[in-house]
Formats: sequence, C-alpha cells, structure tokens
Amino acid sequence: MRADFLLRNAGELLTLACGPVPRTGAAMRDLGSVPGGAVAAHHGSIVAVGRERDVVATVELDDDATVVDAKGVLVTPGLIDSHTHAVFARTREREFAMRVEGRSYEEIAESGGGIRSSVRAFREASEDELLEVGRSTLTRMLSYGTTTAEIKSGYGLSTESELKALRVIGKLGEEHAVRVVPTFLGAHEFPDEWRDNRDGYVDHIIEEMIPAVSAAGLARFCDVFCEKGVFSVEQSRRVLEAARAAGMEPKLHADELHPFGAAELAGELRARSADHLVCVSDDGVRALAAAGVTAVLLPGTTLSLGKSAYAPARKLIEEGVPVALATDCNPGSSMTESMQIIMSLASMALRMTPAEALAAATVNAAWACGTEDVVGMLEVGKAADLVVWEVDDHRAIPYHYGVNLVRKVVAGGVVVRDRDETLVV
Ligand code: IZC
Ligand code: ZN
Repeated sequence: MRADFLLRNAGELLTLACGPVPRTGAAMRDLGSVPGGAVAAHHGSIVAVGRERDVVATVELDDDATVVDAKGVLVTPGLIDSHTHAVFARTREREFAMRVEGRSYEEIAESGGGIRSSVRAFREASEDELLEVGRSTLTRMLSYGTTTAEIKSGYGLSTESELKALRVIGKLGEEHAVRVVPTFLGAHEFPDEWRDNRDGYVDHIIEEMIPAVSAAGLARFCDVFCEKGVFSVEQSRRVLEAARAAGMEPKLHADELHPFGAAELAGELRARSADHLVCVSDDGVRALAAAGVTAVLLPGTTLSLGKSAYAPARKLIEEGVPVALATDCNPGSSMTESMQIIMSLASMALRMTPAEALAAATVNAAWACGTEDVVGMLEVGKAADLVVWEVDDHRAIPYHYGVNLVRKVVAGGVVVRDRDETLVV
C-alpha cells in the first residue's frame, strides 16, 4: 500500500472508530484509543491507522512523503463545527454591548437590530467582500482545529441574496482547506419587505427560493429558525417538507428561547438535527430519541446571550439522543470560531464528560452535517484530517480553556497549520 503521508509517534491516538454512527448513551465515551499510534494516507485518504509498527509494516512510503512526528502527544480527528452562520458582512458588537447593559436579543431584534441589521449589510456587500470575511473566519477556525464546517445562508432573505450567500459558501468550500457543508436558511427571519405578510414570505420561500436553490444544487440541508416570534411550527413544517421534496434534508433551530414544540416537529419530520434545545420539553426529548434526531448543542450562544440555563445535555444523553456540539459562529449571538471553548463549555456548563465532548465535536458532529462517510473518525477510507495537540490527554482540552491547544492541523493529508514553525522563541 503506497502512502504519501505518515503521522507517527502519537502518545495517544484517538480514532473514534469504535462503534455505530451517530454515537448514543455510554458509547459517547468510547474514543477508540490506540497508544503509540500512527496514521498513513495517500492522496488525502487514510490507508492505514493503528499501532505504529503495524502501520509502518503495511505501507510503502513515497520518497517525498510528508512525515509528521507527533512527539508523543495526543492526536485526534479534525474537529467538526456542525452549525455556523460564518458568512456575514459585518459584526454586531454594538448589540453585544447593549445586551451586556440589559437589553434582550429579542428586544434588539424587534427594534430593527438583530438578524435584519445583518441582512441590510449583507445585501449591499459584494461576493468578493463576503468571500474575504468568510476566508478569514474559516482560517481562524482551522487554527483552532476545525477541519469541517457547516455554513448556513440566511442573511440574504431574498432569492437573489440567498443565492449570493450560497455561491460564496460554495466557493469557500472549493478554495479553503476547511471542508464546507452548505445549508439553505431562507427561513431565518422575516425580511423588512415581508414583515406584514409572513405567510406570503413562507409561500415565497416554497415557490421561488427552494426551487432556485435546488436547481442550482447549492445546498445539502435546509434549516428553519422555528421559534416564538419567528417561524411557527406550521410554517416551519411547510418549508421543511417542500425542501425535502426538492432534495434538501431538514434541520431546525429548535426551542432555543422558549418551549415551542420545535423538537417535536424535528422528530415528526425525522430531521437530521435539532439545534439549540435550551428550552426543549420532555416530550420533545422523547421525540428526538424515538426518531434518532441528533441534538446539536450550542453552549457558546447561551453564554454569549448571558443566560443562566443551558441545554439539558445529560437528559438528552440519558434518553439516548445523539449529541453533537457546534459554535453557532455568527455575529449576533455567538462570535467564536473555537470548538475548543465550546468543548470547555460542554464540560463546565452542560456537564458533558471530556470524552463525550470530543465525540460530540467529531463523530456525532460529522453525522449532524452529513459528512460521516468522509470525516469524524480515523479509519481506512476516511479523510486524513487530524489535530496534533499540545497536550497528551484528551481531558486537558476542555480543562485548559480560553487558549489554543492545537499544535498542528492536517487536512486531507496536508499539514495546513503548524504552530511549531511559527514559534520564534
Ligand atoms: O445573526 O443573530 N439565532 N440566528 C438564530 C442567529 C441567532 C444569528 C444572528
Ligand atoms: Zn444558528
């Protein structure tokens, strides 16, 4: 077996390749540990993984192969950020400061700020300007260990501007080392011109936007902000059923700010994921478990909005719901690119064990954004997307928080980030 890439001398290699996908219950703590591990790849795909002597005996290394010495530290799959709004025109730190002084996210949205202020800026921005912001956001994600990111549209809210968003997301995926999964979120908010005719906007999404997005082949998933004051359960159902008929799989922003029956709808529709779930009802939890819908938890948003109640992660795991984590990276309610701080919050605020947090940021996140055939685990045939950490124990990732513990990032068998090279002292 030929190889053009070899990572050797991992103190501990966590493959996550140790069970069915997505992972539920106690299996979320199995990390597929290989002491003294190695990974070999050819043209970006893993051809051998396991104990170093077995890997080295299996492969024939090209003369000019890249060889990475992990020097005895922890190596994991690349992290996967399964819920982001990473393509936007402008940040909204003004609103953040207003929230710190006591205004709520919903009050700010009602008075013309919030998503609608992002929409006004987005519609004016050129594709090149948006690409520039998207590139720097993805590059920051990569430096924190993220090698796959889902990105939603949803700041255009007209056919033309939603297509612009999805074209930018598609271009980022082609040119950037981070793998990108595109999601259509035309049902993110009611734009100014449709505020007095909300059902009319829902019809417009179904009759115009979904067919246009589907014809252009620009989105894998369709998402809806199903929330009090935004899209009702009935409106969300209509949008997601139309999207599914047009070839896009459903996802939902569900029960973030109020118990709203959105998780129940996610179960009914057998959506790929229900995200946020801070206010999910017991019936909603059971509906997710019964339908096998993945809960994507976004504790960075709860922290950033200054709320004290977090999503019921323990209850979700105990009821058998697969749990994933994501940043929700967006200018309004969670301005971070770091899956490491999200893993810290998962342990500190959601009481997820460090092992559960890692499974939720890799294998289950891959499932949540439909990339489980390619990434999320280290096994033959999967992409050689890896993180070489500064630490030798996975528990140190959530424990040592607010700093970047990533030493090297490998995407498709190429070293795309190398802190060792940039250190001057
Ligand atoms: O820009 O505020 N919650 N969507 C749903 C967001 C937050 C993004 C934003
Ligand atoms: Zn979101």
